[in-house]
Amino acid sequence: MPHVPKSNGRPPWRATVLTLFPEMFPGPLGVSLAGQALTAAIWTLRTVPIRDFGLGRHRTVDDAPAGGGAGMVMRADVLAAAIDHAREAEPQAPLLYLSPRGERFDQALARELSSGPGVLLVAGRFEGVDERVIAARSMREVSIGDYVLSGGELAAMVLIDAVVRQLPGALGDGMSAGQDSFANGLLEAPQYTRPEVYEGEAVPPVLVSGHHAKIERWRLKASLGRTWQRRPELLERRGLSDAERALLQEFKEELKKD
Ligand code: 4FV
Repeated sequence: MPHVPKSNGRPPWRATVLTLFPEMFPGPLGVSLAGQALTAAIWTLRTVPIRDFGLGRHRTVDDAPAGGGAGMVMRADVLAAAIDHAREAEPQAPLLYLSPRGERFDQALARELSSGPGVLLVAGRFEGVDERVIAARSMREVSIGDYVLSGGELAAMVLIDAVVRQLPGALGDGMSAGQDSFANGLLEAPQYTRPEVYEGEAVPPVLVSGHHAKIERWRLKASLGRTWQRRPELLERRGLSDAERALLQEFKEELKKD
């Protein structure tokens, strides 16, 4: 029976995106889990067209960079007008500007944002926005990764998708975002399903043993081992209990034997 998200009477988490391309939304956020949660009013989406605040009959929103250089820069006065308009409906929500210079977006920030009323997201275009509006409107700069996108819209969608999964009722019954990768600061353990033998490789026997304590121990050891192999900095940041340290040591020993 497919999961039907239910808001259970909770007020929706409200996402507002300031963008030059409102037609991009909801886009991928309108299907599957995020789409069902939108339909169930677990969250709502509003776009504010920055072009509506453009200047003159050409509704200009950008201009040449001061000091020369390639590309264009979004005008502070235009973006500030769009922000002030959006703020009228969202006096409390945090205001985030998606930019490669921002603090790195991660599961902890997704969880933090999911516990608030919603977000105001500024999706930039061009080379960026005039620096003065970032301070003038106390924007929090957030990056989804060390690469340059052609616009902030896709980054806004990534952020919203990660937050919506955290919202109560969004995930299927019995499913909790608590099982996600990074939920406990570790990479997820390997997943398996039928067929029990695939190209000669069987599902690890413990996983079909029905012995839940052993399964949980196997998964934690696999998570610790994989995190140690692929993202050791996550282990530094998280720290390990004595039991986890012993389990990781066991993983390393077994690796040597393989
Ligand atoms: C980006 C990122 C990103 C930079 C110039 C939009 C583009 C253009 N946003 N994480 N990486 N933004 O590349 O969040 O305005």
